[in-house]
Amino acid sequence: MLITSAEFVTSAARIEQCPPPGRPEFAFAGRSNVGKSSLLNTLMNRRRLALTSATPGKTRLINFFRVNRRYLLVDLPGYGYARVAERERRSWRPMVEGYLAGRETLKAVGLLIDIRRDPGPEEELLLRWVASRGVPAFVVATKADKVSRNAQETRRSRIAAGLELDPEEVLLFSAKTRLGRKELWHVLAGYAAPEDERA
Ligand SMILES: Nc1nc2c(ncn2[C@@H]2O[C@H](COP(=O)(O)OP(=O)(O)OP(=O)(O)O)[C@@H](O)[C@H]2O)c(=O)[nH]1
Ligand SMILES: [Mg+2]
Repeated sequence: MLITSAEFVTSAARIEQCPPPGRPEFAFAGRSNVGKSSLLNTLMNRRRLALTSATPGKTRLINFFRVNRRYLLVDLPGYGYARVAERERRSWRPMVEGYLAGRETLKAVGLLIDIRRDPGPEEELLLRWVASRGVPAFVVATKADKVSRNAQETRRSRIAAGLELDPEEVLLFSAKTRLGRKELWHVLAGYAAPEDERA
């Protein structure tokens, strides 16, 4: 997709702090350091609009970005990082659960998983939450550049099997090589309702 504008909107810790719902919205979830903020920057063709870090636990709040005045993209805080303070770890679940439960314009959630990892209980739980809200979810295998082309396919199959999906349902992505960027925009546009597309 041609990006004509991309801007940070706001950070929220609770549903009341989220921007007024309007445009079709897509949220990205996954373990700390999996590459959520990097994926958003790649989607938006911006280097540092979403702040990234080699140290896990960079994104602690729900961050909203507006693209082409048409979509809202949401960077959710990551889970599973042991060194994040206990207080923040306890706040993660109500924050993310509250957001997923209460956001009526949420069209789909992307669950990110590092291509080198197998899905664990956190990923299964997240997919269950999202499904229980009636929101569609899709899976993105991140950092695909870290493994060979052959290994990309074996890893994709493993991740899919772990989540009881078909391999085609797992998108390969790299913020480094931009692999999968076009396909991901295509997936997102498909989830936006036709009436939103026209608006
Ligand atoms: N090689 C490679 N490195 C990546 C890729 N995506 C992200 N990284 C690196 O992984 C680290 C974490 O990336 P972030 O985008 O900050 O991860 P995050 O999921 O937003 O992390 P939290 O905000 O802590 O939850 C950074 O050092 C990135 O440069 C990728 O596709 N390929
Ligand atoms: Mg982040």
